[in-house]
Parts: sequence; structure tokens; C-alpha cells
Amino acid sequence: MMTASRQDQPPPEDRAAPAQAFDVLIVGAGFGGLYALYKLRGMGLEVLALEAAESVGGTWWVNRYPGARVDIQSLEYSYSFSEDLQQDWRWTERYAAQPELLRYANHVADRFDLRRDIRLNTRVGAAHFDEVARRWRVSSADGGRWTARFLVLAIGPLSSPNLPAFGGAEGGIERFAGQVLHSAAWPNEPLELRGRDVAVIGTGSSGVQLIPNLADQASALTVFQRTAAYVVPAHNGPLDVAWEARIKADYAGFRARNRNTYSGFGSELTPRPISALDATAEEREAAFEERWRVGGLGLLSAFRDLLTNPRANELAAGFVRGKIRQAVRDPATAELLCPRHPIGCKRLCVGTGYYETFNRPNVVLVDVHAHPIAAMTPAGLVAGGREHRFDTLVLATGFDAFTGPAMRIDLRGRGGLHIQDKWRGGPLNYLGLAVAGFPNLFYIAGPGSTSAFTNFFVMVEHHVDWVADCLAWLDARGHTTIEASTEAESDWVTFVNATAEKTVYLGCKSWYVGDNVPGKPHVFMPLACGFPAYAKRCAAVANSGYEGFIIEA
Ligand code: N01
Repeated sequence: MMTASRQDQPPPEDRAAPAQAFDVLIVGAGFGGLYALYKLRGMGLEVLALEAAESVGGTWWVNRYPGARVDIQSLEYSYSFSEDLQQDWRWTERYAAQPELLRYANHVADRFDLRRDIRLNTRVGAAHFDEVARRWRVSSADGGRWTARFLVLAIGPLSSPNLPAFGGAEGGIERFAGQVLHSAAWPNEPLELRGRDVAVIGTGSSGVQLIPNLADQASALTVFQRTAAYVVPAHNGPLDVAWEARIKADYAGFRARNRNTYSGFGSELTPRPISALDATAEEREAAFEERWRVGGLGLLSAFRDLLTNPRANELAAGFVRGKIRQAVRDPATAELLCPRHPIGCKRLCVGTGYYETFNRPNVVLVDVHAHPIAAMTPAGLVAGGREHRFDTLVLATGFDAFTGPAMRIDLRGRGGLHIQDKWRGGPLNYLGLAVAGFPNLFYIAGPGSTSAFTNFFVMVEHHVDWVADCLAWLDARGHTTIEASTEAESDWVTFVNATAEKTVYLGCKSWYVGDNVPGKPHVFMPLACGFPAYAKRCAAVANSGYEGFIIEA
């Protein structure tokens, strides 16, 4: 199992240097951590953000692979908390590429003077709750020590790379003598792939973005596909300035309408309020074609039931398979590229020229579903009884999602309860925000919330605002700790599972259920009720005086 092995740290309290004390420690300076720092510091709290990387930006710092780009339109995938910021910032493209998103993160850090309270190159190794002092004691591998009343994990749901063993000790990745890259740990220095034989393992969102770019550079590209991906066209291009002006004329209204959609974006593309099964074949074709022409994730909202009714879903899936057969010249390759699972069950991919890439003479597709990768060799890998040789191996194998990022920290709550023990059978939490046994800990955009299905900016602004209100409420009443009750946690997990049952998300293997990581429990981890319903529940809990939480004076 790829989940981080437990790396027990020396107890933070035993370290020599005195710990610095804060009101709040934030782990992570990606878009969640930056906003948490801005918001909580603005309340007059002493806050420090600890970031493992050498830069702010989180996912947009580590995922620097060629072709990395957001799949939600930039005017939507951005902060709404500052009217000045959202008016001033000019996106150049409909879907921002990684360098522009990183510039945006840096701009936000500078504009709001956040850097003075961010410590970079600081990987949190341990965080233990001290029950006597009622404080978190936090330490980093480089000897840093801090304490705080509150710990905010802004570590993201997808920040722990998945590194499959490929043949285990006998034929593991270390046997390969060439260069190995992972999409989520891409080198910062320029990389020359021209003239090289390159292989890619993985055809999820990262692979789909990488593959056309690698095919442009490499002399030969071999794509090892275990599961075919549904890929809709991005139709990216320069940002339409007339659209930008229209949105900016009432940005607050646009944001509010987006917050009222299932996914926190796409309010200008509402679902037809009917079942796909109730439309005629011509109406359906026209609806899917229209969404295909627009591009992006909107295909899945062409009808109201594509993600809840398997028969309706199959109609959309069949439409995309038709597009694949049109795009790919070799019929056998086209069939191999046609996914068979429900569309949207794995996260839908948005790409540019993905299927057409397989028409290129330098690109070969290898099926590692029928013939799994048996072993790595010094020159390549063995699958289907033959050796495939290459110079560079690109792993686009995704993430140990949701639980991985927290479980690689030596994170302990009451009585020394370790998060790896607590979450051995899957993530237990309440509202996707709090974990029983871990007082004064909040997880931003983690498991049990709608994070995986919600525009990340909508998610993190909502979570941080909820946490900020909670801290203000506690302080106003002189309370010191807040902690989810085990009953509320158990009810929440039941709700998460019951919601998933009503969707197509259980119809395939995916990172939503941990199936991409060998040995990880098969548990549905995100919440699929849609952002508005989720936000309503969070608000109801706050308005009730934090029902489901144990609060101590
Ligand atoms: O990871 P993935 P990803 N042998 O898990 C394959 C976000 N994101 O990094 O499907 C062979 O989706 C695996 O095969 P299978 C987005 O939310 C967004 O691509 O498990 N193959 C799959 O093909 C996305 O969903 C963007 O059978 C193996 C691939 O590796 C999430 O991040 C861009 C294997 C992993 O796909 C994750 O995307 C990038 C093995 N042992 C990422 N193990 C945007 O566009 C794994 N695979 C914004």
C-alpha cells in the first residue's frame, strides 16, 4: 500500500529549541492555505503557514509537467474573496496553464503581504495534540517547533503521489536504469526529451495532458494504458475579453450563481431539467454535440441524470465513444481507447488533441489491463510477455488521494491516537472538516466534503470561512476546544456512503474509492451531494451552536 509509512518523529516536546507559539498553524501554502492565512490573520490571530515546497502554489507548484492546465475556466477557478483582486487580475486564456496559475498564487501572496507568515521548505513531520495544554505541538524534519491552539490542514486531497511497485522487490521501479519522472513531482529545471524514447504509465487527467506534449518532443512515445479515459475537448484559447467584461461587470453575481450549482462552476451552462432517457435520439445528439462544441466538463450536465442513472449515463458514454472512433484512424487502437466504465465515474478528463495523438507514427498504445506490467527491467518494462524498452519513464499514476496527505504526517490526537490507526479502514470525519479524537483540527478540502466535485476555490473559501466563523464563535464564548463527536462522525460517514449509492461513482475503480492504490481500503471518500446541499448542512451545524461537536470551556 502506497500510503506513507508511519514515520514516527521524536516527540516534538523533547526537542531542544523552544517552540514558537501561535493561535493557528496552517499546513500548506497552496490556494487553501493562502486564503486561510489571509482570513485568519485578518481576524487578529497569530498565524503561521508551513509549506513543504520551496514556493507557494501547492498543486500548481508540484504539477509542472508539460501541458498542465486547469480544467475549470479561469474566470471561475479563482478567488472571490477580494473584489479588487478579481477585477484587477487578467487571465490570458480560457483555461489557465500551470505557469499562469503559479503567477497568480505568487501575486496573491505578495498582494496581501502573506509571505512574512509563511515558512517555505518546511515539511511538517509531526503534529501531536497536547491534552494538558490543549494545544497542538508541531515539528518539522529540519528541527522547527511550534505550538498552536488550532491546526488547519490545507494539504489538499491530491498531494501525495502514487508510486506503484510494478513487480515488487523482484522487478520494482529501482531496477530501471533510465530517467524516472512523476507528473506530480516534475523537475523545476528545463528537461530535454527531444530525440528520446519516452514511456508514460497512466492515462488519467495528468496523462491526458502530458501525452500530446510528450509526443511532440519524443522520438518515440509508448503509452501504457490500464484504463481508457473519456476525454472531452477543452477548446482552450485566448480569454474572450467581451465575456470577461460581462462577468466583471457583476462578478459577485456570477460567483453567487456558481456557488448555487452542483459543482461550484458552470452556472452559464445549466443542465436540461429532463432525463436523457426522456429526450428523443435527435434531441440527445444535439445536446451532447452542443456541449462537445463548447468544450470542458459541461458534457456531464447536458441532462440532469447523467451521473445518477446508469442508462442515461451510457447514452453520454456512447456519444464519446463515437467521437473516439471518428478521431482515431486505426480501428483496433480506437477500440482500445474506448472506455467501458460509466462516464464521469472516474474524473472526466479535459484535453487537447488527445485521441488524435494516437494517429502519430511515433506513438504506440499498449494495453496493460489485459497484460499488466509484470516487472521493470534496466532498459524498460515487461508486459504481455515482452520487454518494452525506453530511455525515460513518466509516471502519471496519480495520487494516494484524500487520506494519503494526512497519513504521511505523524498526526496524533487524544491519547496518542494516530491518524493511521483512526483511518485504517477509511477516512472517518464529521462534515469533512473535523475528526473525532483530534480536537481543534480542521481539514480544508479533505475527505467527507464535496472537494473532489467542487471548484476548488469555492470549496476552500467555504471551508476557511466556516472555520473562521467557528473560531470567532468559540473565542466569543471563551471556549478552548471543539471536537467532533464519534456519533456525529459515524452519522456523517453513513450519509457520505448513502449519497454515493445514488450516483454512478461506485460503478468503476477510481481514486474516489482508493482503488488506484494497492492495499488501500475500498471506501468512497468524497461527498457527492453537491456543493449547495453540503454548504447548507455546514451552515445548519454552525447555526445550531455546532451540533455534533463537543465543546469545552
Ligand atoms: O491520476 P489518476 P491523475 N499500472 O488516478 C494509472 C486532478 N488533475 O494524476 O485508471 C498501470 O486519474 C491509472 O490506471 P487505472 C483530477 O482531479 C486535474 O491523472 O487506475 N497503470 C490511471 O490511468 C484528476 O482526476 C488536472 O486503471 C496505473 C493513471 O495511472 C486527479 O488530479 C490535471 C497503475 C492515474 O490516473 C488525478 O489525476 C491533472 C499501475 N500500477 C490532475 N497505477 C486538470 O486538468 C495507476 N495507473 C485540472
